[in-house]
Amino acid sequence: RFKVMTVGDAMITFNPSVQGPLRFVESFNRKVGGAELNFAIGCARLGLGSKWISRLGKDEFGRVIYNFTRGEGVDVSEVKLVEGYPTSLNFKEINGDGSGKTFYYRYHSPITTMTPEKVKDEWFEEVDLLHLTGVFMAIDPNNLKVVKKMIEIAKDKGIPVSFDPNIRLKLWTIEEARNAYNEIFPYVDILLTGLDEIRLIIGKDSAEDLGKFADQYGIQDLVIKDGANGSRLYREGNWVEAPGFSVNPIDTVGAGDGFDAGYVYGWLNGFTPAQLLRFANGVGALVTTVSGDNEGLPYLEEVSAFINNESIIER
Ligand code: KDG
Repeated sequence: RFKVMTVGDAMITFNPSVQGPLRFVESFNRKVGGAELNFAIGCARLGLGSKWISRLGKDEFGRVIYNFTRGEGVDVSEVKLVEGYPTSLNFKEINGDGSGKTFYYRYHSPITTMTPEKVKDEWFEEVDLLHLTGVFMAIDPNNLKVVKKMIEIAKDKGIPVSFDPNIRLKLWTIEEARNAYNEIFPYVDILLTGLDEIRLIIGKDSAEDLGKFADQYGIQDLVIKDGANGSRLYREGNWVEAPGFSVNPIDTVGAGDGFDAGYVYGWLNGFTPAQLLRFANGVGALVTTVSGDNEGLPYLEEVSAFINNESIIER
């Protein structure tokens, strides 16, 4: 079975018990979130080997995240609980259409204790793909060095790199984000980005400009995610697109991470471009139908049934 590896922060996520402005929400459901963690869980549910590198606080919330992640079958052998850095928190506000806002309590996150010296060659054993995202890079300027070290080892070993910019303008400015991304784009094989994000990053969004951008950096697959509208792939000079699925979204956070997991699953398993987009769209859509950043991530048979419009016997 193929194995993926990723690195990133995680937080206790408080999902509101009611929709609307956060100041009127009095009770929350305690959940777990974090872009790279969602990706790792998504991959594990689809049946990939999945390793998540992280640091959590040595506190009750750190233990919640650790146990939850381990319970999902993710390899947590390189997740450490560190003293003196409380586990971060994220309070969510959710609107009627499932969209929302996040309010971070994310200062001196435990992941800021990661350094490039801690990156080990052994982590990459049996790894078939390295997935990175901009959230990890945004948390601490030093994390770019960690990312670069990981890319260096991956390239050395011939391991492909997928990257999701996952812009979080609450964590850094667009200029800071652009500068960091530009340093790593030349090493990215698969770029998975939202349409809004790529507009912010390169200031353009025509098919021609996007194609030029991918060619300039040698990006093999440029994948543009456009939520409910579907997605597009630019590969070897050609564009392929797939419409989104119509669902009733109740919480859209984590859909992009689910899409990434679906894409990587299909990519490793040799799906055609059309199959890749349809499968990834299906995973992303299903994520939005469940409350929480990762609870809606489907198992393989659930995506298959959903995208093929087959019913699963429930009772
Ligand atoms: O992509 C979803 C994540 O962003 C979410 O689970 C937590 O907001 C979050 C973050 O910044 O990691």
